[in-house]
Amino acid sequence: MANRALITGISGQDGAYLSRFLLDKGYEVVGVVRRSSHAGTAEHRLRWLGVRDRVHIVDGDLTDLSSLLRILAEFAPDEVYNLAAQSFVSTSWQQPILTANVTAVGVANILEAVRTARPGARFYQASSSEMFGRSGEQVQSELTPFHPRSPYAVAKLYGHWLTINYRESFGLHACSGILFNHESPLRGLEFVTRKVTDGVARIKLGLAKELRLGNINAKRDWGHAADYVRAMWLMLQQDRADDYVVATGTTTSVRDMCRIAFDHVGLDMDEHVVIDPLLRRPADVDALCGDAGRARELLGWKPEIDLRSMIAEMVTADLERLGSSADRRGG
Ligand code: NDP
Ligand code: GDR
Repeated sequence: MANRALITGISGQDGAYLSRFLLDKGYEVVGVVRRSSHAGTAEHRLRWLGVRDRVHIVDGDLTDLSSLLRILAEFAPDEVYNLAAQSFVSTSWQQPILTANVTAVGVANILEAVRTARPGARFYQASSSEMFGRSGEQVQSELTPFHPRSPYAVAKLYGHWLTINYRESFGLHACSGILFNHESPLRGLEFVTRKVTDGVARIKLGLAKELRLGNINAKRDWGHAADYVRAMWLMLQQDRADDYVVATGTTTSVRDMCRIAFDHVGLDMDEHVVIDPLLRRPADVDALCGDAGRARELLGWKPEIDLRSMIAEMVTADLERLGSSADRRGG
């Protein structure tokens, strides 16, 4: 019988790439989608990857324990990937309580549902490099102390420690992947890489003249989502559950990432980028750079797609989308 995986957050970037990866491995994939008044829009990423018709979508919400219990009991998955979250750092200052309810308490809900209804399932928690925040160390590994800098990062830290706690308390096969930023043409438009590639495509096509950004001195360790979902799966294939940093080990400023995107279409970023102080965050994470040595050694994982080719892929996809469709609002 095929292995069955349950994915919360299947309508997000990682949910779509993970679905395709698991389907290619012969899994049955069940995904939790919360109710929206815009029927069908939650599925556009799955459609873009051509897998919508191969996954089974069920109605549920990470803040509703009863829905999770019912889904776990009904579908009895072998693996559970908890990718659902309020995942945009800026919004977490505007909606700190919602962020805590979904991104922190939501993890307690799904862990309780697994412990109660399907304790033998293997569990993956989507932890984040944002938990390191201002750690004081230039390169961050599993041993680096945490210093979260946003309500989002604080909420993620709760989920991270609760995952470890359920492993230690109840013997769940529960892993936490501390993933650094990863992007793709399916990245939400609010995140900086996609905002930049979409903005570059608009300027190139004559649909816009400028691109407004906040702190372009911030540095991130950017990889590709297709590479990172492979690491999630590898973690759950190990006999012993553990926590792993997943990163490329290369850090780049927002400014340099932006230059790569403008250069790709032969434009000069200095003629188009406008710095907008309103886009700065109350507290930012200055620089992140991950050491994925443990994932490389124990999982045999390494990234295959570098930043330059990923940005080129994203700009090309945005040019195609904006050039060929009437939908110029984004998406
Ligand atoms: P996205 O923002 O693209 O997707 C988030 C998903 O969570 C969406 O499917 C969203 O559904 C769902 N969701 C939000 N609230 C709820 C809720 N109350 N109940 C059920 N589902 C909900 O994130 P990514 O795919 O980029 O990231 C996946 C996970 O990995 C997130 O937890 C994120 O915090 C974490 N992460 C991401 C990194 C990255 O660089 N991408 C790095 C490290 C961690 P809807 O479509 O309805 O909004
Ligand atoms: P991040 O990603 O906060 O690292 O969280 P984001 O792309 O939003 O920001 C990265 C850096 O770019 C700076 N920046 C801007 N950011 C946005 N969004 N828009 C701008 O206009 C802009 N200008 C400069 C930011 O200040 C920041 O320093 C992402 C999310 O996917 C989280 O869910 C995940 O946990 C982490 O990555 C790892």
